[in-house]
Amino acid sequence: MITLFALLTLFFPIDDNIKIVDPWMRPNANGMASALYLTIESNSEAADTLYKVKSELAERIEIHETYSNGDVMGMREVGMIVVEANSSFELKPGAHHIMLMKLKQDLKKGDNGDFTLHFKNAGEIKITSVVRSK
Ligand SMILES: [Cu+2]
Repeated sequence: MITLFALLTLFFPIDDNIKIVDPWMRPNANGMASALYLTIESNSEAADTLYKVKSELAERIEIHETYSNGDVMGMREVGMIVVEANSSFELKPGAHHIMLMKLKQDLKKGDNGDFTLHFKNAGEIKITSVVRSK
């Protein structure tokens, strides 16, 4: 019994210290790009790191940041997002976002899509995001 419990905690971490709030993504057509936005809330005593996002919605998914270089605005891939202990991190337009490249289907307002967020400490967190324009 103790072994079973140990196994269960190994595969299903009892850790709800990370909460994903208000996920949403932009509408776009099959083959185009979209972005997923959300807020990561941490009630943990330790920092945690989002390092991978998976979904069947797009061919490729990257964690991006937006930067400005003089007058030029751009975005680029960052390998991870670090959420400090007892804080929140907002992914939003013009800032960090989850980039969805080459959508495998149309995303229309009101549609839903599933994602798995991979955190170093909290493990896998599954979310469902709605499509809306802002
Ligand atoms: Cu991007």
